[in-house]
Amino acid sequence: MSDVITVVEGLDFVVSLAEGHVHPDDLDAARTAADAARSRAGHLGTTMVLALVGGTGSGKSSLLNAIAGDTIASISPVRPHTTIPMAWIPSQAEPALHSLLDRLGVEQRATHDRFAELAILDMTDLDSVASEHRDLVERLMPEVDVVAWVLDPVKYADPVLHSEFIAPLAGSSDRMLFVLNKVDQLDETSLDGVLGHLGELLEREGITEPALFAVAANPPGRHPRGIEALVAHFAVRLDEKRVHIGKIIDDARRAAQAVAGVAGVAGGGSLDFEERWLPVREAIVTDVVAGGGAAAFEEALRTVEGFILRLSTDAGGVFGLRIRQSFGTDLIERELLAALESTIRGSDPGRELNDQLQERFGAPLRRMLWERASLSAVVSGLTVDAMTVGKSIGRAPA
Ligand SMILES: Nc1nc2c(ncn2[C@@H]2O[C@H](COP(=O)(O)OP(=O)(O)OP(=O)(O)O)[C@@H](O)[C@H]2O)c(=O)[nH]1
Ligand SMILES: [Mg+2]
Repeated sequence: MSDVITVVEGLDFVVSLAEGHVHPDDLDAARTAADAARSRAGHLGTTMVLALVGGTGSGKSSLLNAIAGDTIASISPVRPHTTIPMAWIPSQAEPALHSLLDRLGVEQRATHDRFAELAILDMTDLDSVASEHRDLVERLMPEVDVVAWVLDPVKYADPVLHSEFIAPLAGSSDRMLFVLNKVDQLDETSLDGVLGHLGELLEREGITEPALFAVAANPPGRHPRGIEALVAHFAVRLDEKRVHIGKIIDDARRAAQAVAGVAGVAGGGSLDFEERWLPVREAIVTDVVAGGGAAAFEEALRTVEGFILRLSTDAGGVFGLRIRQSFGTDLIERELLAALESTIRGSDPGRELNDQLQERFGAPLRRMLWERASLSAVVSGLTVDAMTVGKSIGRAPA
C-alpha cells in the first residue's frame, strides 16, 4: 500500500541512485523536499492522529466513546482507570499509522469506518507519575497531529498540569486543542467563568488563541453535548493536513522527476544497450575470425570507440561524461588487445572473443547502465505512489 513514507523514502532512494549521474547541485531540491517532509511535525501519513491527554477522570475515554458514538474505551468512576492506552483507527489505516502506534507502544487498536482518516489515541492519565507522563507527552507531541487536553471543571486549573505539561509545550500550541468536559456540571454563568479563567491561564502560558471546546461527553442520563462542533473542527484540521501532505507528495514527485530529467532517464534508463551492443560485438567477432590481423584490430577499435561515443552522447550530462571518462581511447585499445590475445590461445576463437568483449566492455557498461535503469524505475514507482496517495486525499497531481 502506498503511503507518504513510501514516497519520501523513494525520494531518498532517487537521491542515492542519482549520485554520480547528475551534478550534485541538481540533487539539492530533492534533498530539501525529503528533509522538509521529515521535519514536518505530526504524523507523516494521510491519517490525522489526535491524542487525548489529561488528568485522570477528566473524561478522555468517555470523549472517545462520544465521538465514536459507541463504547470503544472502558470508562469508570474509579481512578485511575485507563492503564493501557488504546487507539481508535480507520479500518483501512496506512502502514505508517501502525508503525507510529508501535513506536508509541499503543498495542490496543480498535478499528472504525466512521471517519476516514481520523485516528484517536486514548492515553493513560497524566497525574499518576508526573515525570513519566511528561516524557510520554513529549514523545507524543512531535509524532501526532493534534494533542487534545481533556479538562474538567474541577481540575482545569491544576498547577501541575499547566506548569509541567501545557506551558512547556506552548510553542506547539497550533497543534493543541483544549476540551473542557463535563460542562453539564456547570450552569451557564459558571461555564462562562471557567472558560474565561482557562483562557487567561493559557494566555499567560503563551497560548493566545487556544482552540477551546466545551463538551459533556457522558452526562448522566443525557446525550453527549458539544461533540458535533468538535468533530467539525477535526474535519477542518484534516483538510489542512491534506493540503500539507498533498504539497509534500507533489514536491517529492516533482523533485524526483526533475532528477530523472537532468539524469536523462525520464524516458527509461537503459538506452537500449543490449540491442545496440549485440551487433557491435557480432561485427567485431566476424571481422576478427574472418581476417584477423592489424586491419581487423583497427576496425574493431573504431567500432568500439564509435559505440562508446554514441552511448555517452545519448546518455548526455554527467553520466555521458562518466562513460567517456571510464572508456578513454587508451583503455579501449588496451582492453581490445588483451581480448584479441587471449582469443588466439583459445580453441573456439569466435566464442572466446565474444566472452572477452562481454567481460571487458559489456559487463562494466551494463553495471553503469543498471544504475540509470534503476533510477528511472524508482522515479516511475515514486510517481505512481505519489499519485495513489494524492488520490486518496482527493488531490489530483498538479
Ligand atoms: N457528569 C459528567 N460525568 C462525566 C462526563 N464525561 C465523563 N464523565 C464521568 O467521569 C468519569 C471518568 O471518565 P473516564 O472517561 O473514565 O475518564 P478518563 O479521563 O478516561 O480517566 P483515566 O482513564 O483514569 O485517565 C466516569 O465516571 C465518567 O462517566 C460528563 O460529560 N459529565
Ligand atoms: Mg480512560
